[in-house]
Amino acid sequence: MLNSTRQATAVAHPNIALAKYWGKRDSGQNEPAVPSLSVTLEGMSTTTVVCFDDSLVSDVVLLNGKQADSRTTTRVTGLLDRIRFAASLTSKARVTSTNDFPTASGLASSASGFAALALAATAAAGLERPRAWVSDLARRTSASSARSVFGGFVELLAGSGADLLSASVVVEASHLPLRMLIAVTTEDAKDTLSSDGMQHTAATSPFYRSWIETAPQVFSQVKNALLNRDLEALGHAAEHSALMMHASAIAAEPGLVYWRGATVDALREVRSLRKSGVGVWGTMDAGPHLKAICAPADVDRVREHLLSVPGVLRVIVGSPGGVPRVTTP
Ligand code: 2P0
Repeated sequence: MLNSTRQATAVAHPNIALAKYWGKRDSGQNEPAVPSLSVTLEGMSTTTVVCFDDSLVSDVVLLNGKQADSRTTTRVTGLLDRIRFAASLTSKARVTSTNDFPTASGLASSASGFAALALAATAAAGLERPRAWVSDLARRTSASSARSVFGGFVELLAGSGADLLSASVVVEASHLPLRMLIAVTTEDAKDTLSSDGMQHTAATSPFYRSWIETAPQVFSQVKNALLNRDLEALGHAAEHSALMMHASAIAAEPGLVYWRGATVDALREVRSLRKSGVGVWGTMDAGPHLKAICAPADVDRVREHLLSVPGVLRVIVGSPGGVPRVTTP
């Protein structure tokens, strides 16, 4: 029998890492090998409805109105199996997830997607669990999604083999008013998923070890700059973290290049603006979009300059915030 406790809706938001996660510990538990720190963004969202339904013979996953590919469905089922085990449930679920921004192109759609799924599935199953439990659950499927279970500035430490590894809030969104401008360079899905990309980097890049050794220092620089409300130091360390991460991936065999020409041109534009005195820094994830970090007062100027770069299709402005919401009927 279906009852009202078997369906829930969650809205979660993407996060962009200021100190990047790239690489896993060798534990098989999807534990990051390095600490990361991100900002969850208002202005873009994933809405996910989970409905456990006894009449289903298998989980059904609809992503932006279309049936999800088998790999995504397998990941969703893996997360749902953990929920079913915790709640002693056997029903399969219908999952309907919609993004209001490009999916699977390095815009952190898996982060908001799996965070929304973990939150909605936990509520739909009637489980009352702390957010740290939900974050740990999400992390087991997609580590960056552990961070989107919280709003504001959020860290996820490297794994240490403990039973529970969840993200946690470093400071609330209001601590440091910054803006993240996302210069969208394609609406297509990216070529290499993050999980595959980081595995390939770990297996073949001579620079991977250096990345793992130095990422914690850059994480500390990012965190200290954030705690000190020092946007300049934060931007500098964030740009460094992104370029170090990409350097390790580019040095893989064959090299993993997530950038397009417009990505590099947009970074050049950011740097030229910075030379002219505007406080703006760039970061890039496992996809071709350039994300520019600046103070709220500089948003119009930075947006105008990013839009002038050939190949930049549009610019989305995100602000720190994005506390997820869960509703049950
Ligand atoms: C980050 N990325 O810190 C980094 C920067 C991409 C580049 O976290 O393998 O898709 O599923 O745990 O969650 C992408 O991470 O990877 C990511 P899995 P996920 O945001």
